[in-house]
Amino acid sequence: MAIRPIFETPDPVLRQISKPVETFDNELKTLVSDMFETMYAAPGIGLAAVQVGVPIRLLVIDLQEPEDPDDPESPNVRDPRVFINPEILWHSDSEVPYTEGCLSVPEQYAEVMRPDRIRARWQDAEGKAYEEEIDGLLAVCLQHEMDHLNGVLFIDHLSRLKRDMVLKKLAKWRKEQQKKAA
Ligand code: K2U
Ligand code: ZN
Repeated sequence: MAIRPIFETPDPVLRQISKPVETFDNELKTLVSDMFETMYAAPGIGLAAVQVGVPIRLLVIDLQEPEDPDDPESPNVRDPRVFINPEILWHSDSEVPYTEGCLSVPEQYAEVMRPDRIRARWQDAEGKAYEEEIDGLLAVCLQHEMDHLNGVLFIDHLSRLKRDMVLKKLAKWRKEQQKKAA
């Protein structure tokens, strides 16, 4: 298991179109394991393989709140889910807003509208196929991660004005981080 570096905007790695997974081998399973370790350490509730520099159609999600280190009673419940070669077969016309963030656009958040219900098909790490209707936070997160597989970031869904504001705040935040590190 290893925590891998997460690429951040504007790295061109994030703009690649990820390629379908064709071989379900131990190397893939190691990558899946590293992605979960990297996501939990971030922390985040989703991560696409391209965010750690591997442009294949693989993403992981775990919506469970991580344990609270300050609360020994907090449950350390995990619900790890692997989505390989995911497709959206159908989506509702109705949309819902959600304040999204992204590990590749650190510490920036903005409201994004997405279909509130989708029908998705995917494979697990053994290549077994699934097809389910999904709603709620899982639908939001899966659509966010599937955007990554197509080289799309959540800020691409914002108006130019809002996107420029987010990128300006990101630049300011990075400068402050550099000063703290100096
Ligand atoms: O793709 C990523 O960088 C992972 C995101 C997944 C995500 C984005 C938007 C909405 C839900 C999930 C990270 O987990 S960002 C951290 C986060 C966690 C919960 C809610 C919003 C953002
Ligand atoms: Zn993201």
